[in-house]
Amino acid sequence: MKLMDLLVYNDIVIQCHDYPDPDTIASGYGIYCFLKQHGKKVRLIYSGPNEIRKPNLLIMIDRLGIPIEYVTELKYTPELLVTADCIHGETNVTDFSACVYAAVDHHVSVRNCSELYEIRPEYASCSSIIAVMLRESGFDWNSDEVLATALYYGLYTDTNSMSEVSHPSDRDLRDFACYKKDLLPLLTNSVLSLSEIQIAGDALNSINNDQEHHFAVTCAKRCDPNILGYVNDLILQVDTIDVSIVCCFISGGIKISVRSCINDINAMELSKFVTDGIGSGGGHRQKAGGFISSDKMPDLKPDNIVEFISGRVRTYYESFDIIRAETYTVEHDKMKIYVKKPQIMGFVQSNMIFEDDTVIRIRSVEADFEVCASSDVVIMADSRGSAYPISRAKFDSTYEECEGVFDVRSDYHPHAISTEKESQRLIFSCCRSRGGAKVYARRLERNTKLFTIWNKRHYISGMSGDYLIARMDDPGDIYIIDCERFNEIYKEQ
Ligand SMILES: [Mn+2]
Repeated sequence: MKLMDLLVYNDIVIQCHDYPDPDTIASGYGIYCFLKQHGKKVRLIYSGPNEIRKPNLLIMIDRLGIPIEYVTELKYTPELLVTADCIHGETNVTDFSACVYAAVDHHVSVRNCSELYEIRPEYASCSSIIAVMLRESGFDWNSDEVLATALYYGLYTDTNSMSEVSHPSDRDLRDFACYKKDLLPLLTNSVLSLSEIQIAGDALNSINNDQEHHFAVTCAKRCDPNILGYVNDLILQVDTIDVSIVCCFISGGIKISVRSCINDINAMELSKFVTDGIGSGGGHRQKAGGFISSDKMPDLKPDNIVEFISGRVRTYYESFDIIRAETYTVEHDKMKIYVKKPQIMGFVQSNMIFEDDTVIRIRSVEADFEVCASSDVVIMADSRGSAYPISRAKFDSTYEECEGVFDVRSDYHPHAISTEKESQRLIFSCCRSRGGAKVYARRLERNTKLFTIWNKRHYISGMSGDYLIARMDDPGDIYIIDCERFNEIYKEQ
């Protein structure tokens, strides 16, 4: 769905979820600004049993002048009802009738069925989706300081103070928003009430500690989700706990916060594993967050959630092997020889983006990395939108340039960002790899974590069905790629 698609309607209501949080308010307000600019009759509302009382939300609404109304009934049927950060029909949003429904949300849903629904679970906040959609509709949200502040704060509170951002569009909102710098401390320092501090205390008092694997899980009573990160950071400091998950019930489901302080467990991966099929998770190696939809798990209650999560974490611990490239030897009996097929890739020389010696941050689906622009550094891209740097010498020995602009099929096109925060969409030319290189490979039978010779601290993950590959000319250089990509790149000798 594009925001433009909503312009065929005139009488529009935008609804935030019940028990609103900054993300739903900011997202609703973003859509409100867009529709208002196009001269629509539009209202921004929320409902539910209670009116907003939390101090940070009251400050946000008051200081930013957000025209949100609390309603318990809609006295008429609008042409269009747009739900922000939620979907009509779910348990966390009061049911109002409308002729047509639209939604923008970042939670996994079973109701993802309408052309007017825009659901992107890989985004950490709905505000990040709105920022992208507004820009795509030609609406410059960032020149409106009030809206920029709202969206930034929406992302901030949905990611435990930015510690769990994952998608590159989340990173863009974090890095580029021109928000009111003086308002943020006020908002972030009025989050906790006295009763919430006590909830934090209760959660600390009821930790379930798995002694075998050294992880902990606890559930806090219904509270501001930002408490979770705070409680979690404290739990992780216990000497016998390496990995910790804190959860609480929020509007529409269960929010989880995940922390790891050991190299063998990646918090983002664990969060994705725990929420697999029932929600979504994202973040970083040490800090991550996630959401479990109550639609998918209606039986989860405060008294069995800790058991459920602990069970999934235990399964996670028991479901993978670890391979360390340093001590690995090629298993000749299990591996076959494959030959690399010629590949079309994208490339751009780094000093063609910004001038020589500029430090450039390259942002792509996976992660950001920095290079110093020079004729010796080439940025490569594959068709899935991953980007990585190689030296010009390596490029010349592996690839030859060919005609045409390289097509990236990804929901986020790689960008280059200069130190002055100037962002540029990268345009890649095509090149062809020469192919012919030989490798040993085998299909993984179990999930595997691989510490390569290049990085002994951070592993790369393979799922069962992916391929483990060792270069024939350098058998210590092993890596993992997924099954689909493997078949694209290699053929059996
Ligand atoms: Mn949200």
